[in-house]
Amino acid sequence: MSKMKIVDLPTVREVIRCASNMYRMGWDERNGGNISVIIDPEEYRDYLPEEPHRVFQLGFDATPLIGRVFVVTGTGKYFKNVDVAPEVNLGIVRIGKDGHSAELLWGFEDGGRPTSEFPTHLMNHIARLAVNPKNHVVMHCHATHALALTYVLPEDEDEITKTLWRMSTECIVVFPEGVGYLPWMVCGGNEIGEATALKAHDYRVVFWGMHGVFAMGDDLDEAFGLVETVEKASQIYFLTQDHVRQSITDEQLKKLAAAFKVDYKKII
Ligand code: 2HA
Ligand code: ZN
Repeated sequence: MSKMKIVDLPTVREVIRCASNMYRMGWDERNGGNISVIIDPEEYRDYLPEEPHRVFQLGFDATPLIGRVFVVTGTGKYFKNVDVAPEVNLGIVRIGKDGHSAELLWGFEDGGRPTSEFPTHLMNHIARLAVNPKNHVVMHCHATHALALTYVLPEDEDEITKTLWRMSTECIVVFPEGVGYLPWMVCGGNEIGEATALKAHDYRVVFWGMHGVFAMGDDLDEAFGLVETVEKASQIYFLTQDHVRQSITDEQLKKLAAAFKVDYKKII
């Protein structure tokens, strides 16, 4: 009986499909964006080696994730290329027993390593798992209109949340907790990771000022859907700005929250 290849594991296939979709949405120019997904041990048990090919130092304490296995995109890799060469652009890593290392079990075949945003991803995974043990996905991208929104709105997450909620009827139902916002910071390190993880405790979407968005979810559909929804609302904002005659009122938002029984952030 021939063994399934690692690229055919369901989670790996989903990451490949997701990266291609994100590229086609225009959210991930050049090497922009990154994805990490926790894989269920049942899925990979018979396919991954026990001994790692290489080991990366994390530079922070990821003890709550010891033994967890992730599919993750590579640093400097283009989402555009993930489907043609997944074994080069993706890796499967396990967090080592010391909690400070990531062990490469598959992928990054050209000598690559996990995304520069891996500290932020892992810190967000830790923060989300603490509030939702089913959270498996962290994704980052440069969704065009959402990024643009951070240039024009006040640097205030409640203002950003209210603007998004008003831009489309679905919004308060899809993200009743609102969105988090971090002012511009240098990306790719522990400092922005720690700041994002503080937000990830309360929010599944965090905007990075003048950079992009992070989204977290139980699966790739949830995280991708969150990005799609905030991106669409941001686009509506730019399409309607200076043309608006009516807007979704606070009363209408409250009626929506009551109708869909969502526990929204009480900023209205
Ligand atoms: O991976 O998007 O924030 C490239 C980036 C860094
Ligand atoms: Zn980025």
